[in-house]
Amino acid sequence: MSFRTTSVDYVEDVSPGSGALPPRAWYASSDAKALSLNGSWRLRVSATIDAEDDSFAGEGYDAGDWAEVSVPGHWVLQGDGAFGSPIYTNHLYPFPVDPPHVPTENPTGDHLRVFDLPADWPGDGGAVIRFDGVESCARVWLNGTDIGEFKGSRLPHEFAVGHLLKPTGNVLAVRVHQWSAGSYLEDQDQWWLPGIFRDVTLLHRPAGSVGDFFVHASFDHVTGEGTLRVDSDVDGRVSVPALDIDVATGESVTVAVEPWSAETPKLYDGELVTAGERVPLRIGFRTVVLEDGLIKVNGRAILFKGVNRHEWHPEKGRALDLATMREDVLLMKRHNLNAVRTSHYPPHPAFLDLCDEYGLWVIDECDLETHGFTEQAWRDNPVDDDRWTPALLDRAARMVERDKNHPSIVFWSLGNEAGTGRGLTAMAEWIHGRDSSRLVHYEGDWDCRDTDVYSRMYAFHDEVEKIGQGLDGGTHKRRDLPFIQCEYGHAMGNGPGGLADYQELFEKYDRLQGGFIWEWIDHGIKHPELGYAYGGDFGEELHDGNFVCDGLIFPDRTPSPGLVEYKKVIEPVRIEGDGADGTVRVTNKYDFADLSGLAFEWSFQVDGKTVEAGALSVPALAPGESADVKLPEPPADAQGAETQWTVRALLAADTAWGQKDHEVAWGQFPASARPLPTVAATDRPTASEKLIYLGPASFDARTGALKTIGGVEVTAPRLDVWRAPTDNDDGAEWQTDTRYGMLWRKYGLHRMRHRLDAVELGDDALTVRTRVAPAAWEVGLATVYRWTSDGTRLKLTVSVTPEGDWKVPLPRLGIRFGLPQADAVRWFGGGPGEAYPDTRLASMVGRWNSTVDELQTPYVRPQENGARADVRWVELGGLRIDGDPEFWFSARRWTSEQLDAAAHLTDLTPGDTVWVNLDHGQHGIGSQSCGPGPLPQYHLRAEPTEFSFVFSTAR
Ligand code: IPT
Repeated sequence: MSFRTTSVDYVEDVSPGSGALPPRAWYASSDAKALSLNGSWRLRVSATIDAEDDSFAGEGYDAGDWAEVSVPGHWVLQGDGAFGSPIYTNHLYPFPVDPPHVPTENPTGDHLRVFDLPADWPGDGGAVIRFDGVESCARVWLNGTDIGEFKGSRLPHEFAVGHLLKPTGNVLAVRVHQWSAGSYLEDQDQWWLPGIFRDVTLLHRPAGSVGDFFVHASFDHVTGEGTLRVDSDVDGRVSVPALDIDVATGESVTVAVEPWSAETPKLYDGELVTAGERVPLRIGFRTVVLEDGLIKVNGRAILFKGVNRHEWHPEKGRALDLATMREDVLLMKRHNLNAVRTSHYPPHPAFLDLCDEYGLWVIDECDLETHGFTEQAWRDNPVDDDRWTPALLDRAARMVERDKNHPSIVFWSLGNEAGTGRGLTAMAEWIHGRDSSRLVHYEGDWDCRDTDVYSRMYAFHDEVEKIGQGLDGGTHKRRDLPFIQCEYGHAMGNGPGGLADYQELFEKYDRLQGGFIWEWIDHGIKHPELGYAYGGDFGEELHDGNFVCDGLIFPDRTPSPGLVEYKKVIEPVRIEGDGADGTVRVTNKYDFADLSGLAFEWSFQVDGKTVEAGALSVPALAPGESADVKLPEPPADAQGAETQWTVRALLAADTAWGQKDHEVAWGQFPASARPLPTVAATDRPTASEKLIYLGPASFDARTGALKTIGGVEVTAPRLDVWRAPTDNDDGAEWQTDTRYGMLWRKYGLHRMRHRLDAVELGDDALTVRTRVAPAAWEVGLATVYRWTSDGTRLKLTVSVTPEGDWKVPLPRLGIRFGLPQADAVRWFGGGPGEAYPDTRLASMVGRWNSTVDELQTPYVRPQENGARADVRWVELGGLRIDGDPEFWFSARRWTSEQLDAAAHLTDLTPGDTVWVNLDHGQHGIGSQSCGPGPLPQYHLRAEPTEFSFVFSTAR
């Protein structure tokens, strides 16, 4: 018998819900009691919204046989699949598009929690229950009373419950539906993960306690004064001891202050005191304006060096703990980032506290995306349908009211990829009216009707340059607006390439105020068999594969080479040198900070080895200033060696986010050039029946294939042009640049045939002539291997002459050979991490050590990785190889073909051979998985080429 059956109409109702209190500022009280209701809850999942009645919400219900889950959490990530599975789609709705209807199959999680009030819970006053995030729709009962229902997954909802509380045995029942009308507004590109995924808290509300309040703290850069006014629903006083401020709420006060910026995040501790409550304040004074067509903070134009951050944890999904949030902020600060777009919803509020504290500019984005409507030319788009406008305004208000007291937030974003429409205009108008101290962002409206910035995503370099020059046209309004790329540099798999080229444009044109890389973290889900799972790994009927793994950090938060590259691209100090005249030019590229926080160091390398180092005294340059600084006399006795200077900028002292000596920026420049390896061709090849001998090497007499060098047996080197296509090589099908990953397969570059034309024994060389070409096509590469030796060393010169009409660049061009064993690797060249032609800024020339296993970059979907750039020589497996010229080096325990075939890292198993690639060229990486391919200057064209390697046994 059911205790009471509530209507289920609310699930498909476009309204935001009923029963919740009006939105207000989110804060942690100093003295009002709070009781966390996080922890273990009872859960029952049903297949439909009404498979079970709601009698569980009544007092005395026995849920003893229900499962136990953690709140915050997503039920599909708990119980080993017993409660259903995650679904990943990019923009396609995983249900029929028939708004506001959702499928009958609508997983519904009934959650139960019984709690007692702590003994010291005050008997007077009221109380509210706050839900910080529930996906996607919930109905709530306390002690059998229905207190309301709500939608808006990543937004807080509070309910007044004081009149319902009992000292012991309170029953909180929450029925959560995976799908609701709200799901149409939450089509962000991510996993669909139902559940109560943020905190649930009971808050005591004493009589006379604070309701809502708004801290207005501006900064006048001309006078150096800040003006503070705290508006509060409930009158009280505001104090800031460090500034001698003690004023009534609603009263303005102006005093000299240190301003807040992302680089100098000065916060003043204050307090708001009403009759019934004390609330701590952390006040940052700053003024954000649009002036002269630029976004200015405290009078200065700023440059965003940002990233898009989804909330992600490989085991907990979007239920993040504070330590994880802090780790994100620290990693960002340590990699020179200065901005975050909270794509595509307001984050857990604690994350914004961290942004205030450590210093990051924030674009706070509303929980709104209707991207799937693009498939029907935006017909029926909720953002252009008045029936939905109350839900949109509710979402805007819940974001702004919750987050308005964070100095780090400089933009409110209406949402992402929702087309255009009246609802968005209504949101923008409401936000502008409520908070004139910040700007409004929205990307989807290129006419900029509702926004204060012209924002785009994945615009190609040439278009960005045009926009920088103001040659892009557009509406009258747009022409006066600054430009940002709210998404660019798609960090899926290996890449993104071309970041340095974007940064050059951002720094060249004032109108371009920077951008935000897509995105921060790979949303891989930890999986017992697959390592990290991505779309399709849970048997989804509709999914977008590994498009969900496109972050600058791996799922376990290890920085990927993309983050290391970005750190270098956006470094706040430019260090350029001239080895010939012994000076280094240092430029301060911060917007606010001078260089007094940094210590500079020079070092001098001979053949990559640091022989001397010392402190370099650099003036505390103001933002934008440069100075030429004299380097010391170069150490003598480096004749015949390659020498270079390295100058580094380090933290001079511990900061909140980094330790003394943390490297912020660096520059390298040559002092004397590298002498190329020479081998006199003095040895003459000799042949026996089966073998040819030349210097330290033996070859197969019939094929001319190298067999041994010294005592080392090798699988003979052959020309190699194939690489396991990266996500950026494959490209996304909607991209306009040619998708070479596909064409490479079409033209058979993954199955080249090697025809032997001649084995010639000369006086001073063994020459092997071949033609390397794909089946089915007339193109080919005439390839000649010429071997010479001085008796101890063996030189291979490879000449490649393309034949036919090559319509595609080559993935790589070099040789591949096999070694029976190799583990430790030493090299002189670029490192320590991987680099490709358009991702090589962070590659530092020096002496590096690694192992074959550590050379691999663990992209969640395996693909080409691990090349080291500018390698002069490398030692592994008992061999030393010197390059003429420098080369790209990679080594792995599987072939490129095996790498190509793998779908997860767990598909890769080491074989008996270590495969070594020595490449003369690599094709660029680009960002075509969602953006431009490699720029033309990074294409590896098929053209006549010659390159050499000198083999010797390692010393
Ligand atoms: C863009 C989305 O805003 C973002 O959420 C993500 O999906 C990204 O692409 C790709 O990973 S939209 C795209 C159609 C440009």
